[in-house]
Amino acid sequence: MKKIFGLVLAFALISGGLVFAGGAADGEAAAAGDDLIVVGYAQVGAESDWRTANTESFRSTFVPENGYRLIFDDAQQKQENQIKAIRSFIQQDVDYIVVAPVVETGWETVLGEAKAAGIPVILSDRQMKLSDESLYLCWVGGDFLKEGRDSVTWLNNYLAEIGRADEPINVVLLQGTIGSSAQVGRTQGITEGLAENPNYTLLAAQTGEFTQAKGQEVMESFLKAYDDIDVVFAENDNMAFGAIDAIKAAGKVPGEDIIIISFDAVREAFNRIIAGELNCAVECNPLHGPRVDEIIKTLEAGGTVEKIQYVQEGLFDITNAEELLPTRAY
Ligand code: GYE
Repeated sequence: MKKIFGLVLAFALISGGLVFAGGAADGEAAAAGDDLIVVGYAQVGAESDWRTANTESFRSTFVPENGYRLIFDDAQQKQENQIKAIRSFIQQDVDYIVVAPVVETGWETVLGEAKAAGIPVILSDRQMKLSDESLYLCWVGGDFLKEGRDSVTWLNNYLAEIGRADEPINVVLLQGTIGSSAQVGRTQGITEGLAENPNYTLLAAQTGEFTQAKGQEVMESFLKAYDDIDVVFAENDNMAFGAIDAIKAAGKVPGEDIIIISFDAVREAFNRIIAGELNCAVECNPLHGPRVDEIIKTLEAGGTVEKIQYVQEGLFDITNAEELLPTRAY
């Protein structure tokens, strides 16, 4: 909807049999000559069920019927690809750039370029650590630190409930992509929470890159190294699913011999809780499309938006999973 491209100069001058016609200067201008708001979304990748739901949320929200043209880019979990995508959005002179940054740092240069081009940048899902906060307009996503803390609170309560509050408890941690704000926040919340209880020992922490395959692989190596694991924290559901497979293959019963706690709470996590294989899933809501839509509509109407917007999130276990499963769309 770039105003300047929207101005299509078309005139015909008929004089002495001569016809002059002026139109849009090029194909791009012609394509942008509609009333649609053009949004470039630099997505992380397709590493998890959460990510698939997030992509679908943007694809179904940013449609022409809702006033948008979406340019979607999947960076395959690589920051360099996201930087390239942002540069291409700038070149295409989009109206808004939305970024779900794969990692927190290293964005100043490219966001400076967007700023110089006068294109507002909205962050969604993960956060950035920037020396200059004016490089982005606002952010909307989950509170990862709180999620981490909540997961340990759940464990404390659960161990008390099953009469194991005074036992020594050995913990392993499957981390997300190192340097992503989802990993940084959850790891901090978990490790701080564990440190408050002298019964807990964190045996090992390693990244499973937020994927099921890597989660399984790392859990296999943990199981080989330690025969006395009591609890696994997986920083997303898919790594927990991989860990469940690894635990079964090692001849142990997931959810019983080893307590498993994950993050995201996608539909499959509810199934696993009901099956008794997963003990707790801390919610991280991926449906950011409508939230970013609301932000853009507010801005287009001349309004202002909150710089940081946390989404309210819950926690699911055997006490509520069955009841809530039908409400889970992703
Ligand atoms: O937990 C994980 C995904 O950034 C919150 O990324 C997101 C995380 C989510 O790969 O499944």
